[in-house]
Amino acid sequence: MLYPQSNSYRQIQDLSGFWNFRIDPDASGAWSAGFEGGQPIAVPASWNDQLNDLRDYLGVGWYQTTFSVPAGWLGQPIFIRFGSVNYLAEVWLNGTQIGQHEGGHLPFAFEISSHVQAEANVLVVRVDGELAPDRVPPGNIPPDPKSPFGGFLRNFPANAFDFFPYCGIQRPVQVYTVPQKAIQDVTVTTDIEGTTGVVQVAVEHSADAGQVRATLKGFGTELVQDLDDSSTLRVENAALWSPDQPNLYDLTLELLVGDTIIDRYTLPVGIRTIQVAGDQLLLNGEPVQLTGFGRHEDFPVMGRGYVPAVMIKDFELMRWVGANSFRTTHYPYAEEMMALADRLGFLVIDETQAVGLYFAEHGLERRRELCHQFTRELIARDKNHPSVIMWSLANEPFNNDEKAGPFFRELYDLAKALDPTRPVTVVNVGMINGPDEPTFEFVDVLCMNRYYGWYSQGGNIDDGIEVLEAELDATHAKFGKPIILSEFGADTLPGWHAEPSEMFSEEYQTEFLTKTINLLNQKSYVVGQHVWNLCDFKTSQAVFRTAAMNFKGVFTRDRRPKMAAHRLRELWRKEE
Ligand code: BDP
Repeated sequence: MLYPQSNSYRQIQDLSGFWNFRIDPDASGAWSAGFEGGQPIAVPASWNDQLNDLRDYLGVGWYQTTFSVPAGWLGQPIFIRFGSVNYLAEVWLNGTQIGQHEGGHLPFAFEISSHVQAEANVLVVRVDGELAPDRVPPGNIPPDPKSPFGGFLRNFPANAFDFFPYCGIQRPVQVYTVPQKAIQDVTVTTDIEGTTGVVQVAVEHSADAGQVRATLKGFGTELVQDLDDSSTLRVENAALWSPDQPNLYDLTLELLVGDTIIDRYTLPVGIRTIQVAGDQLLLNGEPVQLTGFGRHEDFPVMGRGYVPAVMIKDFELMRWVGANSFRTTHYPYAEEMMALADRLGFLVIDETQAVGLYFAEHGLERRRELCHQFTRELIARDKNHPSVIMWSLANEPFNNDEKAGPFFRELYDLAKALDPTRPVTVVNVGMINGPDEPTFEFVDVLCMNRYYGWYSQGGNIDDGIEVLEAELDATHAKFGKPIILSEFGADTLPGWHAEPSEMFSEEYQTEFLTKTINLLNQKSYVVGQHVWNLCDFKTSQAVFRTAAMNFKGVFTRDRRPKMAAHRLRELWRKEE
């Protein structure tokens, strides 16, 4: 799926701004042709923290705006594209339903050419944000009186994951044109042979549209090639892409009829390889060590809304501590963030929104279908980013069920069929299966979330480190695959101090992270260390979540460093 682009063949109009909004608590609204009144609301942004009484409202909300298009657009193919609507979106233009999409965090587009007029187009979007067991991620799972967390310790709202279930139109909405005959999709894969970069380009375009000419430009090279002759571009003395040198070439594709160019699309290309070899992860043939974080798209007032300045800030914070990577915990991040990771040189484990999956029959088939849909959509969206080095199919599924292994084997095979070039993982948590995790048999890299010294061995970091070391060694001995400690951390109240250190103090977090990192540095098979979390973030209310916050950030929610951030900087930052 191509990100919209503006050039002399394609134009974009951004619909960000103040829309009208109405809630529909009993889901009886019939406002597809438009509604009167409503309240102003900002798009993109979550609705929850904008309007006073909607903080915990997860039902149906209707959005409406009007827009015009330049007269010159009419007669061309016109599309509308939503970066993310959480959770279920139904869209009407001038009273006609033009499509619907299930699932937040991934883009979708509908062609609107035959419904759009020059002026006063009425766009209506019905958003259903309800948590349900047959949605992904799931929520409102029937309480289990035998489990304290399903019973008397149940959180509110009752999500099956640890972040606030923000809803609404959370990323940009764009209307855009493409030419009548157009480039529809591009897939780029890269390889390295000696000092030569091998760039494979596959283009999908409208039928009978002539030929495609590719121009690859950068670092003193300019290769021009007709893709009907060969879809492989060979770049002598290639400037490879890596975190230290995020070298990007510009690949421009032109669709030609005879000598006339009828469409053009340009995308950045980073020439790099990523492979698993034994218990190592190799970037451009060399072992690579990931240092970095899990993170959240989370900021006061915006909720999970698109905030470009916060993205830049988070890259700055990560760079400041010496991180070279992150995982898109626990849903695909905005595609603009992935483009920045390409430019700024960050390695990304790209995760779908499959968090909190469980295998009870109720809703299972639907959850399975959604996981397949989201894996397809994620790979289609992000396949061309050099920064993306791994797909994560899920975070912490409740895999202590015999259905879990086959469920993920199928999903793994799907991801590998769609993209044979990248390793695939399923992120696992210790308390569910430990080293008996069924997905460890077939995934390429073992991603382990472990909290020894916090949820168990609480208050006793050294005991936790011992348990962790024993489990890492046993897991490595059993599977011989590279391991990433994909989460470790401790809730920390900023400004709370204790000597000797104790839980929730800045000293405890600092000691916990230091001792864990020192252990990981001794294990050659550990190829990554991702601290949980970059910043404090909002979650549901629960007795174990003070102030409805998860305080495991090494930065506060407003991006100020805790003591541990300074320590990480000493541990991770390379000498300059
Ligand atoms: C991990 C989850 C993460 C939580 C974290 C925690 O993957 O979403 O926020 O625990 O409890 O197990 O802080």
